[in-house]
Amino acid sequence: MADPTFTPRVFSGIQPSGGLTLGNYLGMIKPAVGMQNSGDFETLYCMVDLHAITARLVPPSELIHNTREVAAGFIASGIDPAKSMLFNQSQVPEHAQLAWIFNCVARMGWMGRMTQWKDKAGKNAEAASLGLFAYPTLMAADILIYHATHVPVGEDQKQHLELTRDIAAKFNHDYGIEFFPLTEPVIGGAAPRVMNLQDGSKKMSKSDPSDKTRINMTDDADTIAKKIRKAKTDPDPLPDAVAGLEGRPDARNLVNIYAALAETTQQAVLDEHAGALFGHFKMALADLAVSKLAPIAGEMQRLMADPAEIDRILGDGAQRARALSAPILDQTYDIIGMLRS
Ligand code: AQP
Repeated sequence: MADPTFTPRVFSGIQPSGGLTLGNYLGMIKPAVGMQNSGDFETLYCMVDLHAITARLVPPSELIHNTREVAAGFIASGIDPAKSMLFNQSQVPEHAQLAWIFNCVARMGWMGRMTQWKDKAGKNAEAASLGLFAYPTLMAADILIYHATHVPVGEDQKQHLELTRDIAAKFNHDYGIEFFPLTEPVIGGAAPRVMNLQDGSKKMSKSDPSDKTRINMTDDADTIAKKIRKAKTDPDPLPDAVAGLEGRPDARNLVNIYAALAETTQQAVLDEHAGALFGHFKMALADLAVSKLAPIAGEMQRLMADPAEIDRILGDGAQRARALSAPILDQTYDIIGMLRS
C-alpha cells in the first residue's frame, strides 16, 4: 500500500518549549534548509506544540509566543514556506490520532528504555506526566503520518528514531502489510551535538535553567560575545590535530561550533588556530558567531513584528499538511478495522 513512486519526504520538528538555541540551529534547522534547497525532497517542518507541554505546563501566552518565534527562526534561517510546509502540530489533528494507535503498538518496556525519558523524568518518574512517557509514540506519529522517509535531527534524537522504526515494523508485521516506511535518521548536520557552554559533557538545551549555558538565536551581538568569552575552557592552547581534543570536551565544543558556523572541518579550524590560547580563539569565534547569527536574529525580529502573517503561514502549511496526513490516517484506520460510515 505504501506508494513506491512517493517523492522522498522529510519531516522534522522543534518543541516551542522555549526559544531556539544554536544547538537547534546547527543540529536541525541548517540541515533542514539544505534538504529543502536540494529539491530532492518534499519537506515538512513543524513546531511540535503538543510535545512542548509534556515536560512542564508552558503558560499559554508563552506557548503562542514560542511557536511564532520558532516559526520565525525557521523562516529567517532559510525555510521558505512556499517550498516547505511549515505549521504547528496541534493544527493537524492526525498526529495525535495516529499517536493513539501507536500507544497501542509500542510496548511499555521499549518506552521505559528511552534515555530522554530517564533524563527528563529524573528520580521522580512517578510525578512525570504520562505525556512525557509517551513522547516517542507521538514523535513516531509525527513522522509516519506523512510516510516521511528522512528525518534531520540532532544526535540526541537517534534513539527515538530507532523506536519509530520499531513501531513501523511492528505495525506492519502485526497487520501483515508493508504500510509504514522504515524512516532514515539524517544525523549528518555540521554539528549534530552542540554542547552546553558551561559544561562540555552536557547538551546545549533551551530548557536549561541557566541562560549562559546556551546561545539563543535571538541573542544580540554583545550577549553572544559575552557568553562565548565566559564559556568554560581549559588553560592549554589549541592542539594542532583533532586527536589533541580528546578528553577536552569544552575545547572540543568550541572548535566544533566554529567549524559548523564556518562550514569547514574541525581540522581546518585547528590548522588555522593551533597554538592559540582560548582568549584569542574565543574572540575569533565570537566574531564569526555574530556575523552568522545576527542577520538571522534581525530577520526574526522583523518577522515577529507581524504575528498575523506568521499565523497565516502556519495555517496555510497546516492545510497543505492535512491533505497528506488525512488519507494516511484513513488508510491506517481501514487496516486496523475502525468502522466509519
Ligand atoms: N545541543 C544540540 N545539538 C544538536 N542538535 C540539537 N537539537 C536540540 N539540541 C541540540 C536538535 O534540535 C531539534 C529540536 O529539538 P527539540 O526542541 O524538539 O528538543 P530537544 O532535542 O529536547 O532540544 P532542547 O533544546 O534540549 O529542548 P528542551 O530543553 O525543551 O528539551 C532536534 O532535532 C534535536 O536533536
